[in-house]
Order: sequence, then structure tokens, then C-alpha cells
Amino acid sequence: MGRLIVVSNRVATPTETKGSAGGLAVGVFGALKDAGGVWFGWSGDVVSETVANAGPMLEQDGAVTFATVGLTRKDYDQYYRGFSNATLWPVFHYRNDLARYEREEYAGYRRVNAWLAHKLVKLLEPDDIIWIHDYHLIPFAEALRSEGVTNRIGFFLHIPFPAPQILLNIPPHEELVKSLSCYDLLGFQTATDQQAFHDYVTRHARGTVSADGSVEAFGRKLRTGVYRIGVFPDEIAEQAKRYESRQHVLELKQSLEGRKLIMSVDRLDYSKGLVERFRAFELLLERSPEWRGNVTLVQIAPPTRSDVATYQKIRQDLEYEAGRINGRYSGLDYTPIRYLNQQYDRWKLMSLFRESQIGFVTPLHDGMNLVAKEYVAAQNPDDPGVLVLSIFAGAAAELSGAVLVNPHDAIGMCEALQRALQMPLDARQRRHEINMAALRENDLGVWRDSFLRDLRSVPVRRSGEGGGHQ
Ligand code: GDG
Repeated sequence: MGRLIVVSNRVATPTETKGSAGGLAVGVFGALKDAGGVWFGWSGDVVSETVANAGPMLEQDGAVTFATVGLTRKDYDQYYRGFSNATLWPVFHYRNDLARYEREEYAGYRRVNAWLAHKLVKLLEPDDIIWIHDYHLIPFAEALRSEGVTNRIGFFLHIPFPAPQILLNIPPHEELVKSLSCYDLLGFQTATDQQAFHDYVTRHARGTVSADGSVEAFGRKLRTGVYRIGVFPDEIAEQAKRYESRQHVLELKQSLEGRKLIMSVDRLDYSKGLVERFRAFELLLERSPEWRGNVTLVQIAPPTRSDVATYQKIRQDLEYEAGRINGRYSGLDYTPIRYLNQQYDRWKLMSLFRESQIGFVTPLHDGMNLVAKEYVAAQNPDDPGVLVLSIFAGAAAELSGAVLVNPHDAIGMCEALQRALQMPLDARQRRHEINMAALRENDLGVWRDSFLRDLRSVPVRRSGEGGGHQ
């Protein structure tokens, strides 16, 4: 078996892969340890041109090499802050209204992909399989192919793939899909995302899609598949229980004075439906006076991408809403929304989830949403909380024990909260069991192993076959 090469925009540090980061980093690192290999990507640092060109920096941890490069200010602005996060992210989350398109940024995006690919080529061996992650790196395989790389290359898209009519808003949409066709295997979070890609291929690229999932487009053959990302539910359950009596949980419990607790945790991102969520909670207090003073929403929202203008706007909007609602319903000893704009340790989050009666997860669009899965896994099976989940999270297709909501329907969300707050124990337990069974059946290991198994089974290219496998 050849080595595994993982390429992602950001590379976890060796310490983070030991458990302090999210489960995803731990899961990917597990596969790297088994096969041996390289984890390659941006270090997260903005550096001078000389330092950037001197990379990659190599750090060895057993059979795994962490290889990272810094980005220059220009590359960061065009590739990361620009085309990745001000064009692709909003459009792929159906927010054309928040997207901008600048030719120079797109050129920078392609230039950085080509530059990163060139850096990686020197670290490759003939038997390696290469797994590229996410929207920052769509042209990566094309760049590797143009350097003569014939290894198997797979791509997993962590965010939604938009319907063709939405994708058409990005002027170089055809080039992007053409770049995707240079992979051997494309993995999507849901069947809806896969279908959207297939629709583009058949309607806009004169390609074909066979019943077995093989695609022909732009003179290349590739495969697509659905790989629903998961968590390791039993590890989360164990962690949540282990830390349930820690100081932070006790302090929270004491401060709640017997009130019910609704928990939400999201990166501070406009795709997560935070404003809509706050308004639904406000409606609960407005329509059901009996809940005033008796239920608290804790929203943890660590800021991300705070140098992108649309992220500054969502932060302002949310601060305004939290202030407005708290002004309206607070008492001398009661604050309805505790809005915490900071990062918490993972183990703290899991134990706080366990303490709450509702997990309120209402994105407007989300590839999967791991918080929803983590919330379920962290519950106490003897007295589980209820997951109230948006139909627009990929996780909704799996978690049939959740109370599903449409985040655009404020009254519907408010009614779902009422229902969840009053749900009897046996109904909560039944729902929890259904959700836990789904998490165990399709855990993070299944996601990772099935993607890699399918990638390994793709026929290998002969040299000169840069374009697509035959
Ligand atoms: C993308 C896609 C897809 C959050 N706050 C803190 C913290 N987190 C952790 C959560 C969870 C992760 O970050 C967030 O994952 P999500 O899946 O919810 O959302 P995105 O960041 O948007 O992820 C998404 C995912 O990729 C994987 O494919 O599901 O659809 O958008 O693990 O717990 N972790 C810590 N402190 C925090 O304050 N430690």
C-alpha cells in the first residue's frame, strides 16, 4: 500500500492531532499514521516572499511528515481572503448577495494552487495516493497533472456544491468544473451536492453521468461519491461525561438557577443562521411569557475570517440583536442570551452540551455540520437533550431523531423550541437512540476509510495520461 498525502488549506500541528483540535484533524491523522505519509498545506502564517519560497517547513512525527508553507500578503489576500472566502464560500452557500468577483483574485487563487502543487511535487513518490480537501484547492489536481503527476488524486468538498444556476454566478464556473474533472474521485457530503455536480456536467458541460457514478466531462473520466463526514460518538460521549463535574460546568449550572439551557456553538459565519436563531428565541419569549426568566440561550461563536468585510457585518448584526433582545427581556438576575464571542476548549464544549436541554443548530446552508453530531454524542442517554436542527444542514439527512426546522420560519423554530423544551423523557430517549445509531453506523472512520478505499480502487494512470483515467 502506497503512502497517503493529505493536502488541506490549513495543516493541524502535531500537538493538535493528539486531540486538542476537532475530531476531523484527529481522524485524518489516524489515516496518515496507518499508511505513513505527508500532510501538506499553509502554515497559517503570512510571511515575506523569501520565507515563503524557502518552504516547505518539515516536521516529522513517526511515519507522518507535516509540511507547511507560509503565504505572502498578496497571496493571502487574493487566494484566501479573496477568491476562496469572498467568492467561493458565499456562492457555494447560496449567498450571491454577499459574494464579489475580482479577476485578479481568481488569478491569484490559481497561481497559489499552482505554486503549492509545485512545492508538493518534490515530496511525492510514485505509489502515493493524494487526498485534497476543500474549496480552497479546486485547481490543485490540474496543477499537479500539468507537472506530470499520474498518481491517484481524490478531492473532498466539505461545503455544499451549489445548484448549477447558482454556480453560474461565478464567471469562471466552467474552468472550476473543468479543474474538478482532473481528479480521479470527487467526494461530496450529501446526495444533493453530488446531484448538483452531475446536473452541471450534463446541462452545462455536455458531459455524461453513468448509473454507477462515473462521469465523463471535458474529455476526462472520473468517479463521484457521497461520503458523509461523521464523528467518533463514543469518544465524545466519554469526554463529555468525564468533564461533567468540572468547574466550568458547575459554575454554569449554578448561574442558571434551575433554568433550562439551550446551547449553540458555531464559527461566527453568516451561513450558520445566527441572527434568525436569535429572533426565533426572542419569539419564544414574546409568545410564551411563561418561559421568560426560565430559559437561557448560550451562544458560543468564536470569530473567524474577521478581515473579510461580510464577517465584520455579521458580527455587528449579532451584537446588535443580542443587545436588543437582552434589553427587552433581561431582569436584574436574568439575561436571556449569553453571547460568547470566543473560542472554548473542545472538552468544555462537549460537557456543556451534555448539561443542556436543547442543541439549537440552524444553519441556512451547511455541508454537514459537525456540531449537530457532537451535540447528540455528548448527551447523557439517561436524560438526553433534544437536537433542533435545520433542514439545510447535511446532517439532517442522517439524524432523523432531531426536531427539524426551516431557519427562515421564525414561528416554526419557536414552536420547535417549545416542543423540545416540553418533550417527555421517553420521547427524548427514543430520539437520542435513533441519532446515536446513525452516528455509530457512519462514524468518522467510515467516512475516511470508504473515501480512501474508493480512491485506491481507481485504475492507475499511465504516464502521459495527465488528463483522466481510462
Ligand atoms: C466545514 C463545513 C462540515 C466550534 N467552535 C469551537 C470549536 N468548534 C468546532 C466544532 C466542530 C467544528 O469546530 C465546526 O465544524 P462544523 O461542521 O460545525 O462547521 P465548519 O467549521 O463550517 O466546517 C461543515 C465541516 O467542514 C466538516 O466537513 O461539516 O459543513 O462548513 O467540530 O466543535 N472547537 C473548539 N472551540 C470552539 O470554540 N475547540
